[in-house]
Amino acid sequence: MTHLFSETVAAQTKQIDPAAWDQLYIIGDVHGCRSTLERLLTELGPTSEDLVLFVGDLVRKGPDSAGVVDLVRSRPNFLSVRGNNEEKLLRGEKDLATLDDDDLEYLASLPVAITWDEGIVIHGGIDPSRPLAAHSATDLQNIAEVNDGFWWESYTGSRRVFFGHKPLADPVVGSHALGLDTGCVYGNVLTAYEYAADRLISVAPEQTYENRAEHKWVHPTGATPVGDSSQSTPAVFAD
Ligand SMILES: [Mn+2]
Repeated sequence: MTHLFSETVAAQTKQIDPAAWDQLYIIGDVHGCRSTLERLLTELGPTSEDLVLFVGDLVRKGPDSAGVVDLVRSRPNFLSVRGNNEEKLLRGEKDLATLDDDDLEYLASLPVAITWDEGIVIHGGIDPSRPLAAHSATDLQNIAEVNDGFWWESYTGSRRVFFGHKPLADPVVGSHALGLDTGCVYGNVLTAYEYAADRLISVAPEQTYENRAEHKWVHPTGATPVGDSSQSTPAVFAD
């Protein structure tokens, strides 16, 4: 059996089996927006038999990072990968007074990638010009642009990659990659993907916690569309 990742990265990955759960949900960057996350969870209604994964960046920028960490950590069936914003705290590059040592220890324990036979959850991206095994944890947490475009525009790997990191005006919906960071902390929406139903569900935040210039939003083009084009427009619950 060939190894997907380098040994260092492999030691920080978690393998799951979607078939072992009733439903699998994957949620985009939350960035401390706990009340928005709660409203999204109300829409999804996950039970303890469902698995809820996060693409990382649970923390920073928004109003309640500690609350988001508490919520995710308190559910045995909730699991996030470690994003670049968790990493900034762990490296001491950024500081959040509301997080204590236990919180940081929990963030440090999160995997860099969650994998199953057909899928990978990472925070950032994969450079299609390199084998997966040539990527460091930092690469997987940070890659967005490669060569002349975004990585998901040229990635054709057999495993579908579920990712965040790059605030998107709309989700990236491709058969090889699905981008879920719809920038809820910047006043857009928080998005989840319901795996079995191949469906996107979004909720709008109560307010914008950080401003983001219009030119910095990515308006996805070029991802290989899925068969049913109606899937690219998520249902948005405004209240
Ligand atoms: Mn982010």
